[in-house]
Amino acid sequence: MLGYWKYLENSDPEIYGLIQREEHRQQSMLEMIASENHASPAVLVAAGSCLTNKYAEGLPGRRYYGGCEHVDDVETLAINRCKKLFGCDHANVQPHSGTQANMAVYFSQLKPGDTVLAMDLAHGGHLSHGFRLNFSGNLYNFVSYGVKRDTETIDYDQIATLAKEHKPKLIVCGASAYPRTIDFEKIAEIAKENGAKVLADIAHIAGLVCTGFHMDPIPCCEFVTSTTHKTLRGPRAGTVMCKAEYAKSINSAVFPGMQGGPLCHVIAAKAVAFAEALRPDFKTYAKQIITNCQVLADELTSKGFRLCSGGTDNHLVLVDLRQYNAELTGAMAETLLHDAGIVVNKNLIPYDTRSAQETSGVRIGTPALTTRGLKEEHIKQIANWIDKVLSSGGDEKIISNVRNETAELCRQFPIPG
Ligand code: DSN
Repeated sequence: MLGYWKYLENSDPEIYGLIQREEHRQQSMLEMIASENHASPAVLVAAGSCLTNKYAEGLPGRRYYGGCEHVDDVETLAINRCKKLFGCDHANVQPHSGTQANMAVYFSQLKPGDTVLAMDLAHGGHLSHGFRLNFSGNLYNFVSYGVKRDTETIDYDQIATLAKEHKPKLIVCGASAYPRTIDFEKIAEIAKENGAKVLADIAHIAGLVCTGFHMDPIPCCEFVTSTTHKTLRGPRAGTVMCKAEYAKSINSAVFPGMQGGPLCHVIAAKAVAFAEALRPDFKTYAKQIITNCQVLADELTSKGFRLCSGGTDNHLVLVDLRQYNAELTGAMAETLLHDAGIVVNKNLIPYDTRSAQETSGVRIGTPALTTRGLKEEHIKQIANWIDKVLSSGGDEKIISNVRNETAELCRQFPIPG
């Protein structure tokens, strides 16, 4: 692969230089965006391979192009590994992203205007769960449920009430900023009582689900979608799983319904990632993500930060900054921490009174740091730095001292590979 890098450097020094700078950024900063991770070199090599040259519309053995013998084998391996990893009846590994995996389920099950129940984006849901500016909110009649004001946990009674009232065809569960376990069984029960099907979008928690550290939606939900790059630590892409009876409709919703040629190089990288996730050390990693996150939650709480829902069961915490400093917005905190070498994202908290550009919260996750090998003692140190930076009032000296310390920790724990 080194030869390829030399080739890029000579033929396009501008892009080469930018990739080098991004690599340096990733190496020298503490990545705490809950949806990001560091894919293995094996995943990166597969994603950067000559498979990008191949057209393979259709499915293995039933393509619309010649020369698919090797990509057929690649995709078959990816499908079989995905099925083994999650224990699902059927998998289609062609969706380019999590949103497209969701789109495949919608296209296979719904007609425009049909009613769907899903978690409000402002309470931790996702754009593709019916946000009005997203295709989902445009095409379908989404009704939102949320979290309770007092506990900030999913209001299952509200789901039951709304399901009874609106009789949705589909209930979507899964979130992008929810720190607690999602009770898929309870939601499936509500759906059954009201004649709805369930889509569990496990994009964030897939790496925890496949290792047994989060409730498994596969037995009780008709459809399960995921991205492959978050806790699962594969390439940037999606996958969709379903019960056997929906296999055909999901396959045709993906192609020709919403995509043309699959990204064979990315499918190869997904296959590599699924194999990595089947290994015993992946379970150790998944467990450590949660341990690290719980330490982060305890440490931040002890420093006066209020955590939405009071803590975490998974890979992220959602910090409400208002108690710590009423003037400090999520946007300000994101910038201050970035300057100190800690990368997080501003995030709305439930019932936030600030805009999505400002926010009253930040979302902080532990998957990428866990991949780097960081353990409890390092997380305690990072919580100290977060406190130091956010109480600094923007003091440049304090921030630059922390920046030196985070860079040193990054040097001690290089990104694997
Ligand atoms: N944008 C992703 C996240 O950060 O959670 C979800 O797609």
